[in-house]
Amino acid sequence: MIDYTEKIPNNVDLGRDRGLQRALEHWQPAYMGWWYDMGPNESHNYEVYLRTAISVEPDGWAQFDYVKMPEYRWGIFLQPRDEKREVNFGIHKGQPAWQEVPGEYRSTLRRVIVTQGDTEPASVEQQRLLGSSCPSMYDLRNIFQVNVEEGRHLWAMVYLLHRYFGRDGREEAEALLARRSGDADNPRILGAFNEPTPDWLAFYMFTFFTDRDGKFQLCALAESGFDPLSRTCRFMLTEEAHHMFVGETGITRIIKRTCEVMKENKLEDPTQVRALGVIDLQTIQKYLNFHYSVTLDLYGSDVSSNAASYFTNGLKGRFRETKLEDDHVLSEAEYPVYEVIGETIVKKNVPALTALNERLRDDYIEEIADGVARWQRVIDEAGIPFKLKLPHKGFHRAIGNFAGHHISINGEVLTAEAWEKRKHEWLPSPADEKFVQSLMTGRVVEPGKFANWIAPPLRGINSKPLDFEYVRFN
Ligand code: BYC
Repeated sequence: MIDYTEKIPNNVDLGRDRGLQRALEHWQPAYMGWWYDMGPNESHNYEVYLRTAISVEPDGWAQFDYVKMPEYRWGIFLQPRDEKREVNFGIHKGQPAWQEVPGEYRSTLRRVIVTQGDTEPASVEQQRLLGSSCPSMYDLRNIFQVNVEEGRHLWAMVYLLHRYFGRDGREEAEALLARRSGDADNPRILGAFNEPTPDWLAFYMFTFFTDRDGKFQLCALAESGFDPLSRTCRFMLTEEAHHMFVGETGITRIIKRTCEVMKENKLEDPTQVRALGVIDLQTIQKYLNFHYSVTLDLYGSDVSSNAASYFTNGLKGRFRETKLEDDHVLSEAEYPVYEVIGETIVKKNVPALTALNERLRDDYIEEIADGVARWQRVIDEAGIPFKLKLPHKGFHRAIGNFAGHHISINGEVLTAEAWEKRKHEWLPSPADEKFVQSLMTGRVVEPGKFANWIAPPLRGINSKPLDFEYVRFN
């Protein structure tokens, strides 16, 4: 009998709950089966210089060492309980935070936890082939770090399902291992998690844009009146920061390298830039447009009665709920959303309660805009007259008020024909993707070497040098 108190590192006293321990014992081999099938391709024997979460203390969770990924210490970590914590919003505001699931919210909470949990293995599936085209050993190590932590985030949600939702929870935990990203019959739940991540430009965009949706959704769930969900999400957020770092610096390094080559050769024409083996800024803009728009959809409908009831019932709060200065009930407040009427986009005020998805999306857009401005600085400092732009909010949307309409990057309402004609001015065409992938046909893994299309990072991981052997291929 495996000692799971040892095998599953945790700070939830797992060893004292035999039923729960048995349930997780049953799920664990299925998880490993999923990892062997759907985790990073051909990686099972590699020794990777990874950080491992071993406790929630500041000096405990980031332990660095070589680990074979199937032996990664996936564990269950919750932020310590605050005995005085209350429900901070909605109709239960002021009550002690719930330590068990309130019966009337059971199915709603389960659904939110399942939706969150489903994204974690999905992203691992989307990224599983990228190791074979990595631009450096440093980047290879980073993608593996992201992958094992997404695996841990799945464990975090599965713990909640097993611990608080009985048989239904166990069934949902199994279903989380059965769905597959992009599968025609059994796809992942949310749209963006069924899109392919076919190359490293897409990977960095995904970790910048889509992992940041993860941050905002986790922040909203960290406000939950259901305390175990809140404490779980708080710890997950500490891991999410590294994923967004990988995305932001990855794109920064690609832009930097492109600008260097453009300057050295005094070139601006994208065809000539491409000929020198770097990614032209126009293509970077198109990838940005795609990942931004697909990620905006992840916030759900602009007007949503689901969102209103999550909030009213104290299950999912707003971004930084406790720092906001209002009544935290929102019975009177209004919030603007947009609608397409004929050929125009009109602003309309709706009850703020129903617009909470839109509000979270707007909070996200603000942070995204800051990140894009940081990328722009790299271009400006190189003295290149190119401006990166965030598309109009309605561009290329499949969920919410803009779904079914064709909105240009500047917010014009187009006919279907006009959209078809012009869409590849804004979104990567098959030829653009083919070009990007042509730069990434093999992996660069000599320590300290980087592919031609990306600049080295400013520093290595955990103060190690750039030519450190981050991955040992056995
Ligand atoms: N694709 O009332 P609505 C992360 C469905 S990322 C497909 O607006 P609601 C990560 C919706 O389910 C963060 N379907 O929905 C990042 C509903 O279905 P039903 C993940 C969609 O409930 C990178 C219907 O449309 N976490 O962690 O207000 C790497 C009506 O919509 C989509 C969460 O999302 C879509 N995009 O809002 C790894 C948090 N959007 O009822 C990880 C948990 C909506 O008609 N989830 N639908 O069958 C939620 O809070 C909510 O489910 C949503 C949707 C905000 C996503």
